[in-house]
Amino acid sequence: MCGIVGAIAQRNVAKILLEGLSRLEYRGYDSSGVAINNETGVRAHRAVGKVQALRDKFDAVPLDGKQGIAHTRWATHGKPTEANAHPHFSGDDLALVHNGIIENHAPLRRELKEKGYEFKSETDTEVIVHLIHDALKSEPDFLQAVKNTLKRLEGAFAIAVTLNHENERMIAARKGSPLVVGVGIEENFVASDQLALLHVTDQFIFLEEGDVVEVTRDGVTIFDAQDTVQDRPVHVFNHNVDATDKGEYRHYMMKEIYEQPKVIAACLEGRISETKVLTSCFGVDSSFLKDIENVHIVACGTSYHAGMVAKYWIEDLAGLPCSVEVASEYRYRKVAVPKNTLFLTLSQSGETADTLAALRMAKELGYLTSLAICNVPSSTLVRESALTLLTNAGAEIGVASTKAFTTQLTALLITSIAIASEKGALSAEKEAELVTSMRSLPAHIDEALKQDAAIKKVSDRFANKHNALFLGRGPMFPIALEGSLKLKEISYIHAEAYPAGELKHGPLALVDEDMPIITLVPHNNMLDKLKSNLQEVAARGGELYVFADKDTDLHNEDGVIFTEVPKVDEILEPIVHTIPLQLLSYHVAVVKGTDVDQPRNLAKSVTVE
Ligand code: HGA
Repeated sequence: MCGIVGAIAQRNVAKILLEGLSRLEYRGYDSSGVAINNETGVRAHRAVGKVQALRDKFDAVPLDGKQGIAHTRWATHGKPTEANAHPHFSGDDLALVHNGIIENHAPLRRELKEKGYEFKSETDTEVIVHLIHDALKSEPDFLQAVKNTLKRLEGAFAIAVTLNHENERMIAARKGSPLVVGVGIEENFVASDQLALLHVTDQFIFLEEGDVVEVTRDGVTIFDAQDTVQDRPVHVFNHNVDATDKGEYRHYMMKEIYEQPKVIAACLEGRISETKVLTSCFGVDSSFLKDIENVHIVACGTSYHAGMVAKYWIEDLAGLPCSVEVASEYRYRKVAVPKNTLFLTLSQSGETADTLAALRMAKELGYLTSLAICNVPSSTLVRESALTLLTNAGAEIGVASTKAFTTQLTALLITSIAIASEKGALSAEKEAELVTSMRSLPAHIDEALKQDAAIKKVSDRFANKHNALFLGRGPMFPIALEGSLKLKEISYIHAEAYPAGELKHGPLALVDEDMPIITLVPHNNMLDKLKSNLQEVAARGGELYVFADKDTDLHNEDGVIFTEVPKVDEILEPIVHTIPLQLLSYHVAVVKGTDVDQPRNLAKSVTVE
């Protein structure tokens, strides 16, 4: 999604802004731009495509100045063109960058046109900058003019605005899109993500919904939604800067796949003892666990698939009804909430717009409480949820989620066991058994990663494929969905996933020698049924790719390409079986030559609806 960086300093800010944009590249974008202020006026470069194209413009025509704003755009209104790229301008010296969507842009545009404003872009954003310009005619104070304008905007935004003849301050604001202030020494910054500023500061203030901030070289003044000045705490960032470094790997995605044993261990740390889940991981008061009678899980994309696995765990271990829904559906329907229902959200970034909207709606619906499973401690989702369980996966840069997914599953397993245990549905012996299994998870993931070379060989067979079918049963069905999503996202091969039992109810018609069928074979009471499904495929000449442990008695034979997955306790199978699918989609994407870390049209954290 779009990224914002702004800086006001005693030195030239051009390099700081460009480096900030590069650090935001992982989020996905289609164009970028920078506006720099100095004594001669405000000047800008904008470019379609990668930030490198913008750097090239700076190399050809350098801009320098001590104040500036920058943006990576992921188009929502208007094509990805140079004219639509931010910053947008009004008059000679007012520049603005915006993340989000202005829902009432059409009437505002009409009104501004009637007043004589000429629009140079198709974006919704451009109305904001002209509105501020218009407001300045009757309200000469820059800060107040911005505040007055914000009252007229419907929708979601984070903005940063500069006015060249007021070179001593920059104004920024957020409502519905994230924004942080980076605090430096005689220089200050704003950004949509603290990662964008780690090269200049590790001190951050997280803005709240409705905040407007005046940023000068010497300080920041924050006004809350009621226009009251607020003193917000400064947080020191404790990840190291190298989180954004690829190390020995060619792509972030591969680095992140290989980090999984380490980050799963970090996710388990302090959450389990020798024999049980430590319910204190949910906060000082974990008494809510005993009261839960239902669970509603709401999430998007990969996080939704993690939620689908958790439904099997919660219903199986705790015997409680659990429903799972995508946030973009949940937020727009009338939801019936049974008594004592836990509202559980999942989001890697904690800034997913639909999930946040669902949480805000759920708060009005009488849930028992809200729990967020999230990777970013400072995120809006974490701040707005009553309870949090952090996944501790560290910064995930690859757009296609890998370690964030498996740590979400780990956190969901912790949660499922905690609920089951507190509800009295789980004996102490069974809990101890499950916890012992969980402790072996990092080692099993390590073992699964050893199949990397074998999977790389298999991936060559996908070079000319256009479609693929993934099959699984039980909790392996959501893993099949996640495997197909991963393949789609980064290799652009059309892939679908089905519960294996559904095969003969339709998708079997697609099976021929050109259709690879990827099957996840669990080692449980569904094994024999799944073997019958495989026969149905083999009988139609389909090429079968089977991922199973060796005790399943499946192996390489005519029409079957077998990849071994470590034998693990049944509860861990969905997590461990995810690894070979991640490796498969990675290697297929490399074979196909796609942009693995920044697949086309996609964004890392989906901060717009
Ligand atoms: N609506 C604006 C900004 C889009 C955005 O925030 N994407 O993440 C535009 O289309 O330019």
